[in-house]
Amino acid sequence: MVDPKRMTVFITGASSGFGEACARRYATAGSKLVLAARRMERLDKLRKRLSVPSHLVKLDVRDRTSVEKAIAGLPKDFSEVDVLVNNAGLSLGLEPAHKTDLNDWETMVDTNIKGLMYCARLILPGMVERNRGHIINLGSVAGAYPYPGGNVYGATKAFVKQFSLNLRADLVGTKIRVTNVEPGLAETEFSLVRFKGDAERANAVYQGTKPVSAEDIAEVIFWISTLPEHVNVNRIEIMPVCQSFGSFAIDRETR
Ligand code: NDP
Ligand code: 8X3
Repeated sequence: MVDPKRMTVFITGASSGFGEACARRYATAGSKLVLAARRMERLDKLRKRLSVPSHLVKLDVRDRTSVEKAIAGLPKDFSEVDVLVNNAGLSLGLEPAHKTDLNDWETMVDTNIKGLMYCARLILPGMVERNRGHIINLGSVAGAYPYPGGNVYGATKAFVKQFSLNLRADLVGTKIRVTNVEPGLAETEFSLVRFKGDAERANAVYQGTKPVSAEDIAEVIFWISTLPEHVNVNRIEIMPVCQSFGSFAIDRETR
């Protein structure tokens, strides 16, 4: 198994949800951490609860220059990234395509596609040089299965899935691993963000269910990255037991 004590783990979106849970999981195992997000006060609080060396980066992943500076400016002790948890992302809205705000679509593309792509592209050369590393992208079941209102969000996650597989294709002959982690219903701040602060609507998503927790996903991510180094999990899909698949929609009025 790969020793987590020897790992430097770079986590984007570490201020909440999966990213924060990953920070806590890797810290328990003794990894060094680079924690990135826009909300520094959250990262500060998190760092105080962790017992491992952590470097904080105020980062908006949509800003390519900031990502370049953050990665180029990593202190020497944190500069050899072994695991990138490429997690920062969001969904905005659940309206049908013709009613959505085009700005929301752009924000999702800029964050979930371009931000994720910048982080991967800028961290990869060091990994290839060291012939060691693991990129763990946060996809979603929404990237594989369509649902009403999933329009651009699901499409960004379909990008993440194919991008992850294509990275593996490019990296053949190296020891770099790439995994697309594809969660389903998971309770984090995801729905609060999707519904723009409407807590009632966000809570209703999880009401009466036992969703996957951020800790469940962090455990899966930790496991994937500590498997023996010849093992690559290409894609992994995780749903709570209470979630499953529905039938195709058929409208009997439309002809
Ligand atoms: P949260 O809203 O709890 O966390 C999202 C994180 O992303 C926050 O730390 C936020 O930090 C960060 N983030 C958002 N935009 C930016 C940005 N422009 N620059 C830097 N950081 C940003 O949601 P989750 O933990 O659930 O989401 C994490 C990932 O998992 C996302 O990619 C999401 O699409 C995916 N996912 C979530 C599922 C779910 O049901 N919860 C299921 C499947 C996938 P800050 O605001 O401080 O910048
Ligand atoms: C988040 C899961 O089903 O809300 O990616 O799109 S879902």
